[in-house]
Amino acid sequence: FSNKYPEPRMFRQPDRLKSSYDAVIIGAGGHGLAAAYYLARDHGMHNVAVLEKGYIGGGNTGRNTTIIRSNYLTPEGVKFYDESVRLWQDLAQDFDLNLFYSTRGHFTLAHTDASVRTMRWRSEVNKHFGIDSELVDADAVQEACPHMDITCGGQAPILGALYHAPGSIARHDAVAWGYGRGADQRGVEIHQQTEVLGITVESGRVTGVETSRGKISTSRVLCAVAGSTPRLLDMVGLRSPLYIHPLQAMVSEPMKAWLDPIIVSGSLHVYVSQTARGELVMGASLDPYELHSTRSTLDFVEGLAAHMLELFPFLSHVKVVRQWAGMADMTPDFAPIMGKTAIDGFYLDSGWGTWGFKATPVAGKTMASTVANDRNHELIEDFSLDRFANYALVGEKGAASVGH
Ligand code: FAD
Ligand code: PYC
Repeated sequence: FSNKYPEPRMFRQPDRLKSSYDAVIIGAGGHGLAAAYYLARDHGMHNVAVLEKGYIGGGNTGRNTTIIRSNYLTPEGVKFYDESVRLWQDLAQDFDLNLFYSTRGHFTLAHTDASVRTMRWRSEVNKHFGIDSELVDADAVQEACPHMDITCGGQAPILGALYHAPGSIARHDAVAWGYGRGADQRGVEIHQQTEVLGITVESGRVTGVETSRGKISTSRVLCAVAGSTPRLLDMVGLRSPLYIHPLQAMVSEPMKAWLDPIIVSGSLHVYVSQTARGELVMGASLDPYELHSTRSTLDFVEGLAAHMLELFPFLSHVKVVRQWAGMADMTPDFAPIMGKTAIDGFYLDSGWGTWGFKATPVAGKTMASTVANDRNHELIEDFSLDRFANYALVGEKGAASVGH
């Protein structure tokens, strides 16, 4: 590290790569940085490098709409995301950094009898596992959100909703910075502008990585690159059923606070929350085609704005100020792919699609344990890559939130 300048506020920029590390993490999104943090904090592994081809949090971590919840549909999912919500509670204190974590309550609207049935199903699974979720009627939605037109202009009246009181939002960049700083303070090196171009495998085990800044030897590689996962898997000759779709979002000009809860409507392909700064953060469903790109479209803004106005007609004069896209690494069963692989020392944290921000703490914690012990953590046993070959899918589609 260069000592020319004062200690930076967040993390240091190491001058050069070492020739060898005990573990290399590819991707400095929330997941890679969280894994580095817990490896150093909980498992005493400090000789670790995180390699990032761009900048910290510049992938889906800095592009997501920050919804945190645990109201999933499968027992595997509910237990996993519930542990994450628990970890979120102490994170700002752990980091000594304001994450703007704000518990708002989360409504998933039901506009049809079929979706009322699904919401009841989810609420019963949630309650069974001690998660605070309940089916509520349209009057309860109106009471919590008086500005909403619950008839939706007569097109698709709201019949009820799944209400999940712990539903929250947080400042996404701060989460990446907090994990990055915490890892850096514990000796982990974070190398930005360092792209992994190849992974060396000898006799079925990882021996190193080739980067845009030279070769590194290591016996453990954790791949946490979300939308770039297929490219990294090509490097080691593994196949997965991942497919990459753009997921877009947009934000309005700031307004006085008027929207307390998080509102999601799968049928109208819209979800919205209001940030501490007063902006409306809005999103829709996945773009319906596979594309490895982060370009955003006018079609998206027009469609989402129209659906927003069905719910909130009074917003017709509010301006959209930014739009963007991320690359969502979608799995066929809408559950992640995590853990050990057929290659010794190559660990995968992927398949985070449209749902991985909320999982950042638990993914980091369970992947750190898996890498340190070379054994899948019990919370991720059902998420391994070989479930697709073994026909043991985890059907989470009904709880993936945005439409597909
Ligand atoms: P990323 O943050 O994408 O990090 C991966 C990093 O790997 C990137 O920085 C990339 O540059 C780097 N990388 C790639 N290839 C290489 C290479 N060869 N060498 C070195 N580095 C490399 N989830 C929720 O839970 N709630 C939400 O409300 C939500 N909303 C979303 C809205 C949008 C618009 C999008 C796009 C996603 C949303 N998600 C949401 C999903 C969530 O953002 C992701 O699942 C999560 O951020 C994934 O984090 P990550 O650290 O795995 O990946
Ligand atoms: O997982 O809750 C979620 C979510 C909302 C929008 C995108 N993902």
